Amino acid sequence: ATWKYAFEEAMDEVQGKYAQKFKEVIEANSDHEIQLFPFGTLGESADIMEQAQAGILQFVDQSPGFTGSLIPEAQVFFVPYLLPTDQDQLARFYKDSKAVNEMFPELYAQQGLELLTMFPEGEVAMTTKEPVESCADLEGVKFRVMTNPLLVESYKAFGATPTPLPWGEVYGSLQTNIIQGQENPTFFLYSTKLYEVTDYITYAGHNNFTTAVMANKDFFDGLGEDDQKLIEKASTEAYDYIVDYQKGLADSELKKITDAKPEMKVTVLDEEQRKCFKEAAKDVEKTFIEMTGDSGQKILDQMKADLKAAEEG
Ligand code: 6CS
Repeated sequence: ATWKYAFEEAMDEVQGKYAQKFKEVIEANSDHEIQLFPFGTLGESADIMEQAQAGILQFVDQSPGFTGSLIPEAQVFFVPYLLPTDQDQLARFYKDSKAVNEMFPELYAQQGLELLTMFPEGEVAMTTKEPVESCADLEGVKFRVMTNPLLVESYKAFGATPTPLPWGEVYGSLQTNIIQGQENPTFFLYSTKLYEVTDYITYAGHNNFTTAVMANKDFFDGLGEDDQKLIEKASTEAYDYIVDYQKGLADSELKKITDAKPEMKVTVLDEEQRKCFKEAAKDVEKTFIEMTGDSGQKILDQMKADLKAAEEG
């Protein structure tokens, strides 16, 4: 059969690389064919999610940054400083986490989705038009966030004026000064040329970008055991591939940015400068529990336990 798979990035960005590996494994081990639809070919992230839920698409990659409005618990990925920035620890976490591999699949299933995998895309950096050395510098800054209520709360707590927007509007909104800041992983700042419309890159270590790949659940449940096993195999192999692919990626892409734009100012905030962000994180965690109740509390507790286990390796 021919299966359709849409994602939120370009073919040669991280989600596209993952999708290409997934396709390669499926096609090498079956008669099935996978058609890939990169960002822009079928609409925004919210559009491809609707199409996947409706069964028009068999597979979709949508980040919790957008899924958070559909599955409130998925907003846990936006509690600042919950996730580490260490790539090896993260790689172990998503692979072994009970929260990711057992608890989230139940919540996605309630939305007609079979959660196949979650994987990291790198530490997010803030890019702005003015320097950010503390939360105070974010005051009055219209800061674009993905359309996720908890991410809005985070940037409010950091002192900014959060502005949720779909991805397609970000570059233009920075260019016309409708917004003055946004956050994304380093590779994406280079590949989408966001560095052209902002002058400061700031690392506060507050989050890692998480994404999720899922199948339409009716489609998946209707498959034979061999096909289901093959999809799991392709997910696992693509996961190992994408973790390896990203080793050194943030550094190499940051170098490309500073080569293309030598006047770009890059700052890694020190512990003292991070204090107000870490203080704000406590309130955001409380807000997450207010939004999601017992169910969110259980996921948060499990994630903390899973992260600890991944720390010890
Ligand atoms: O900021 C965004 O909306 C986008 N960022 C990444 C790294 N991937 C897809 C998403 O749409």
